[in-house]
Amino acid sequence: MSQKKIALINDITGFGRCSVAVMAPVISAMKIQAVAVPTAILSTHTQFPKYFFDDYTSKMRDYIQTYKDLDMSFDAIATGFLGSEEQVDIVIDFIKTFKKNGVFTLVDPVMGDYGRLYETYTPSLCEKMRALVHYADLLTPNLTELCSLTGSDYRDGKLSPAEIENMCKTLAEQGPEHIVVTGIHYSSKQIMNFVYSRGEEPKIVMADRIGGDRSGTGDVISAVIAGMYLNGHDFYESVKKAAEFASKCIEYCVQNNVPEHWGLSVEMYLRDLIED
Ligand code: PXL
Repeated sequence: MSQKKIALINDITGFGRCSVAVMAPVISAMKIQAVAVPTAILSTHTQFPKYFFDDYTSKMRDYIQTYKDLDMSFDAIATGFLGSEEQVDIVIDFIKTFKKNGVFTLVDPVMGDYGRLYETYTPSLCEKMRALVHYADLLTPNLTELCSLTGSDYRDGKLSPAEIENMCKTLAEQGPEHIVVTGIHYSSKQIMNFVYSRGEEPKIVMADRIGGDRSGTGDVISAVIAGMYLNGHDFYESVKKAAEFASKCIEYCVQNNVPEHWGLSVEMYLRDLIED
């Protein structure tokens, strides 16, 4: 059987373990080939006081054209941080070209956190991200992103499971069959992931809350979910594995005083992702 491939449409950041830098090794450990489609190149991620940032939008079409000319195919497409409305258009075109039968798209609508959108997320870019939801099979928003995508009030994160379920239902009607709302601060000790699959009762995946929030955690989680799902596991199992793996890496970081903006030390546990 030939190896599967995932196209990772995301930024390439040298230091800080986010996006492709952390997703590719995770996916490779799961015996899947990771193919980078860069949206930007950074020296470190944007949580550092200084970083080099090279927007790749103007080059993306030519880059992708070679894959079209070569009749390349992918088994899954995963998208992450997108910097402009034009990039969303390029991503939608990519999905329209490469999402053949049996291919799934995971959209991580990286837009903000703690009830606030990132500075780059203008109202028109938010609107555009809503358009991208229609092309997602799997969607991995945090609570801030869920509220933004559904036009709901964040209310300091104090939303009931019924309200979260309703928002997921609204989004699922637009395209995604499976949604996980990640990193909900449930208590001082626990993080809740709310798993919604169309037509099923929602499920909860709890994880211990260890230390503060770490850069790149969402990227690690969506990479594990994409890889597990592509390897034939159901969505809930995929989310469970992702939460367990992230928690283990975070615990290592806390014990070894790895600074929060250095990302997750996935290198220590990649072996946990290998399946026979
Ligand atoms: O992990 C999200 C992310 C992705 N890409 C870049 C970032 C961040 C978060 O800060 O700065 C460049």
